[in-house]
Amino acid sequence: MKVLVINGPNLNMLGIREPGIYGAETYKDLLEYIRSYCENDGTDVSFYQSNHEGDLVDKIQEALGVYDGIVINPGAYTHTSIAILDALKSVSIPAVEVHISDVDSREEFRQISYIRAACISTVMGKGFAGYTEAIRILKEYRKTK
Ligand code: CA2
Repeated sequence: MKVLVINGPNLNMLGIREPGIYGAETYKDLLEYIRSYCENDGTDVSFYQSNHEGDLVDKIQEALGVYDGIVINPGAYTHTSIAILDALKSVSIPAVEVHISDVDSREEFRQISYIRAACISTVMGKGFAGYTEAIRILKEYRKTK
C-alpha cells in the first residue's frame, strides 16, 4: 500500500517551540518515527510538508493514481481551508485527518474542521502515534473495499 503523509503549515517547526503542546521532538523525528513503523509494516510511505495552501492542493491533486491513501495534518488550514477540502474530495483517495494535539479541547476555532468531511476518520491528541494509527485505519479500510 502506498501512503502519502502530508503536513501543513508550521509542522516543520515541531520541537523548536511550544513543547508543552506539540512535544519536544522535531519534524525530522516525526518522519523517522513513521518511516520505522512503515518499514516493519511493509507500507510504502512518502512525505510532504508545506506552509502554502496552494502547494498542498497541488500535492493532493498529484496524488491521484499514485497513492492508495493520504494521512493529512493540515495544521491551521484545518480550520479555514475549503480549497484543501475540495482537493481531497476531487481525488477521492481515502484520507485520515491527524492532529498531534487534542484540538477538540483547545480554543473554539480549533474545534472546527473544514477537512473532516472529506476524511474517513480523524485521530487527535495522540501525538506522533496518531500518524501511525491513521496508517492502520487506512489499511483496515482498504480491506473492506
Ligand atoms: O494538533 C495539531 O496537529 C495541529 O494541526 C497543529 C497546528 C495547529 O494550528 C492546529 O490547530 C492543530 C500547528 C502546527 C505546529 O505549530 C507549531 C507552533 C509552535 C511551535 C511549533 C509548531
